[in-house]
Amino acid sequence: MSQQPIDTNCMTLTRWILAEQKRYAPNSSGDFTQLLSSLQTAVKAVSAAVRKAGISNLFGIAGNTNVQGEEVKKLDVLANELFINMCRSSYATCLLVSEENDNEIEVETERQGKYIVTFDPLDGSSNIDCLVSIGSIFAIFKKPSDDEPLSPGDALQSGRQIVAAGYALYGSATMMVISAGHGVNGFMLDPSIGEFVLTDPDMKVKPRGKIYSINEGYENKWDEAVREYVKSKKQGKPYGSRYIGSMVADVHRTLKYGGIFMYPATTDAPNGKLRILYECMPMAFIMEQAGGMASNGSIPVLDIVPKGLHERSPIFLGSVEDVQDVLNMIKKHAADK
Ligand code: P6P
Repeated sequence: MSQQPIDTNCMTLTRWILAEQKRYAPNSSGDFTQLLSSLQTAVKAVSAAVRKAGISNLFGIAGNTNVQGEEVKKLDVLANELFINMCRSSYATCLLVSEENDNEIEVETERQGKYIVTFDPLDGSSNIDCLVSIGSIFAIFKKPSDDEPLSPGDALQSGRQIVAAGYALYGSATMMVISAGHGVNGFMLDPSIGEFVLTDPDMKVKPRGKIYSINEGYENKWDEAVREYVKSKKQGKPYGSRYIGSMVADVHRTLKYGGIFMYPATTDAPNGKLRILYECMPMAFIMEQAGGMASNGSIPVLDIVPKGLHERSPIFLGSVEDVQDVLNMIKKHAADK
């Protein structure tokens, strides 16, 4: 069987991170580079655990004992510990906000650096046992002041303060999609060399797509504007409907193919379901960097300043023309009120 030739000069995520530092922050401390490298390591370890989950009885949503009778952690607990430990051991972080932790995590003084990381270590984990794609999502902010000690609320920053954001998709392959504010790049994990390799340089989202993505089971709980918008996508030349129920997978498809992903407010959840700091904002940052758009229905998601670590927001993201269409529908209904 012919061996795939090894590209002896392939652009790995590690090389890309170093090139970004040299290009945009030549005199920097290297902390940012170290942090991205540590996050990359966390993703590789989560990917290995997710791939083993079924075989080693590492159940997705309920820890259990594996074939050796050893107590195994729930995957999302394991993923959370990996992200926390990799961030702490990068010596580049001072504060961590995780979907899995009620309170923010202050990094011990001797290991503190200038970055704040918000993350959902394993988003969509309820899909693990049916082998649906799941993901990790993160955003990186700077400590508000280098001279002042950390104070409560330092993580509650506008999305415009994000210095980098990205996600990992544990799907048919493992992929990392990252932006440090200069466009979006996608890297596929090559298990044969254990490196993420640049496969999707300078990712851009189409100005208009042909797919809408929303959980139609909640139709009777949406407001009238969303109901009318979704109905309009089924008329004339209809859009395709795709909904995986795993945000990273739905957003990645929207980035690749165009269209719109929506998780609007419902009568049960007036602020929607998705969390601002570690789901909505990172995905909005990526989408805007790829030439797309992300709104909460009235303002850009990145303009929000959250009041709480786990505050939720409605989100409409994807192709600019598709998002603008739903915003126009919302405005029309607001004017009619
Ligand atoms: P629903 C997964 O549980 C998640 O947090 C996101 O990944 C996903 O977009 C959303 O919830 C799905 O929620 O209410 O449609 O099942």
